[in-house]
Amino acid sequence: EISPAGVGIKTLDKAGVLHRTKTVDKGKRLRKKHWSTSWTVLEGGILTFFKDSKASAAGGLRQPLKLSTPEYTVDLRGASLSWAPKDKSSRKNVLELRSRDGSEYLIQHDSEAIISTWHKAIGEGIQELSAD
Ligand code: I3P
Repeated sequence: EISPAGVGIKTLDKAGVLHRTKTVDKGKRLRKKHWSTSWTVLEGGILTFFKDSKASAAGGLRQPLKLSTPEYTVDLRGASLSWAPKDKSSRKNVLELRSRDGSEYLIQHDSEAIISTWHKAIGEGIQELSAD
């Protein structure tokens, strides 16, 4: 994006607090499912899940990003996103994200409205990258 001053600026697509768990690591299914609540940022075609922390859970949009450490970064290029089949989780509103390198993540929020905005934003991120 080009600002009025003509300077290229990085666009933050979306940020917020989500529940997430990694289920497959580069093709290898992980034995134990461990849900974490984390600050999550979608920016420049990359989805970053920050480390689980109370600050992350409580911080909402005010969370100072520089105080968090990324735990997983998912390159959306070649990724796919769908609603998780019921057998993947007992939770409601669960999205399944598969990365091109064969890792899988479940992403969940109790609010259908909030998870729907993430569905849209991540889906659009994937679409934009496939158009390059
Ligand atoms: C798991 C934990 C997860 C649950 C998972 C359980 O137990 O309760 O939250 O996933 O269900 O196995 P534990 O903590 O003992 O590992 P969901 O919340 O997504 O249902 P699963 O085995 O059906 O994946």
